[in-house]
Amino acid sequence: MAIKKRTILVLGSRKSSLTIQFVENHFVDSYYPTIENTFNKVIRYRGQEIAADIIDSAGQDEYSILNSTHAVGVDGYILVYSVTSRQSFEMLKIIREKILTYTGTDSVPIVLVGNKTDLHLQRQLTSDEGKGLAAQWNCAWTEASAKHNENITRIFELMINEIEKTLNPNGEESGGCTII
Ligand SMILES: Nc1nc2c(ncn2[C@@H]2O[C@H](COP(=O)(O)OP(=O)(O)OP(=O)(O)O)[C@@H](O)[C@H]2O)c(=O)[nH]1
Ligand SMILES: [Mg+2]
Repeated sequence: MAIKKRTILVLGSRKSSLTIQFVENHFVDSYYPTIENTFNKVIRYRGQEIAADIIDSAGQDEYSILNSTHAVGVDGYILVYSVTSRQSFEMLKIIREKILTYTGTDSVPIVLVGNKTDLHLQRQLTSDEGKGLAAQWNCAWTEASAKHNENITRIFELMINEIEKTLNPNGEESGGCTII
């Protein structure tokens, strides 16, 4: 069976720490602004192997999507905010609008991620606020900590799930039957 290839674009705040924790299993504590990096990783999903190209974009603002030379051909978007920054959460609303304008669709596969859950005392956003926005967007949501490697694998599994759901709306791939 041919291996599937999927392209994932990571946008928002605290992207690199999260991406590097997933791909290389370590936490980068210091901050280095990214130009743009693409990582390759094989993700196991329902017994299949999916070759993921994960594009770690540059910048925290609404221009990051437009700066990405790879924005065409993206299958799914991971939108990251920090639970310690309401501003980073609000910025994602603008970023999502830009994506929809850019792709000319009214919905794209998205995983909304609240990172930095290890910083309990600095929280500015509740889990319910994150969940609420995801419900409005009809997308997946999770909180995570790149520092503690909590829920990092889950983010990418949710992403593949969202992408496959969009590409195979009837779920033929999972071997389920369709009732007409
Ligand atoms: N406490 C804590 N700090 C984190 C976590 N994830 C990232 N950071 C901190 O955030 C900073 C790194 O941010 P990056 O992931 O490089 O941010 P970025 O979105 O890639 O930034 P640009 O490349 O400039 O767009 C570092 O100082 C990390 O220590 C986390 O889960 N917990
Ligand atoms: Mg970065």
